[in-house]
Amino acid sequence: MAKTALITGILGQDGPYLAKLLLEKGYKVYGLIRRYSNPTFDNLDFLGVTKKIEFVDGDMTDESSLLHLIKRTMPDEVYNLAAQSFVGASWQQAKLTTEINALGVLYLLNAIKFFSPTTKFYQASTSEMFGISHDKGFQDENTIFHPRSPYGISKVYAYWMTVNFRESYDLFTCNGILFNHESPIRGIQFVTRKITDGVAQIKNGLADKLHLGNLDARRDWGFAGDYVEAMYLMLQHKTPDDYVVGTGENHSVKDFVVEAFSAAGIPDWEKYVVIDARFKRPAEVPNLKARASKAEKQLGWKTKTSFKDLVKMMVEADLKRYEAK
Ligand code: NAP
Ligand code: G4F
Repeated sequence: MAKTALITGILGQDGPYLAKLLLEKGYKVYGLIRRYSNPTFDNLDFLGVTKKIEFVDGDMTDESSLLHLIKRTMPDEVYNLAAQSFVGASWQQAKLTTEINALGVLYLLNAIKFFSPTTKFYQASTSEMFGISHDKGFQDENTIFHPRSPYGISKVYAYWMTVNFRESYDLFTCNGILFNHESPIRGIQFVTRKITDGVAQIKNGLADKLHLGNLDARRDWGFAGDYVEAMYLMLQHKTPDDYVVGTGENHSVKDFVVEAFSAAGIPDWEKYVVIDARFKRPAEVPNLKARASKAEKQLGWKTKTSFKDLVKMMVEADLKRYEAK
């Protein structure tokens, strides 16, 4: 019989890439969607998988919806990707961020414990939990957490709850501590997509400025399509554990800007970029760089897409979107 997987956050960036991977492996995929006045399936359509998913209703802030869902579907695997995932918004919406990202995970784990204790669980943890910790110039599974935003703090709670359900109830629960990963379907608020979309607008004469915040922040940027393979591999490993996933290379926001303008064939990026205080954060995470050797050794996972190829892929996709319009 086909394995079953429930993906929360199915309409976001990672959900569609993971759904595609699992469908290719023969899974039946359930995708959790919350109530929307005007839902958009654009990201799933982009990967051509919308019609192959069975959509189920629920909300991470509504415990009873998650209890019913797990009781009804009893999936082999749950990938919890749902989140208020934009760090910048988490200062203004700290309570909502906590309810979705922290309490929502507790509700889901409880539902698994009560109704489907053999279900394997993946939690979308994040390098934002490390915040300003980088005692060795990189972060790995032994680096202490020092989150810098309500988002990072909510994810630390979810991380420890995931570990605690493993230790207390012997559930198969894993944390993937993923560093930034991007793609042509990355949300438009995140800096990479904001840059590639802005570059495509400038190239097509639809904008003449790109407003950005801190250009010095450094991130370890990989491709989402590579990273969902690590999520899958964690749940296939013989024992549940927590893994850092990243490329081991980092670049500044300015490096990304330079590469993106160059990929679009626009000289003199400085002519277009405006530093705008509105996009600076009350507390910044200045420098993230993964050491993913545990995932590489134990899971056989490896990043495949270079920084240059990632930027090119995103710029080309945005140029194509504006040309099509
Ligand atoms: P994303 O594009 O923002 O997608 C998040 C999804 O969560 C959206 O589809 C959203 O649904 C859904 N969601 C939000 N609140 C919900 C609620 N109350 N109930 C049900 N669903 C809800 O995020 P992503 O980039 O794919 O990331 C996936 C996960 O990995 C997130 O948990 C994120 O925090 C984590 N993460 C991401 C990165 C990265 O670089 N991308 C790195 C580390 C960890 P709507 O479409 O209805 O808004
Ligand atoms: O693209 P960002 O908004 O991503 P951030 O904050 O690193 O968070 C992303 O990655 C995390 C993993 O580390 C995920 F957990 C999280 O869910 C999300 O996917 O910002 C990246 C950097 C920041 O330092 C920010 O200050 O870019 C800087 N930046 C500079 N100008 C900007 C801008 N960020 C945004 N969003 N918009 C700007 O105009």
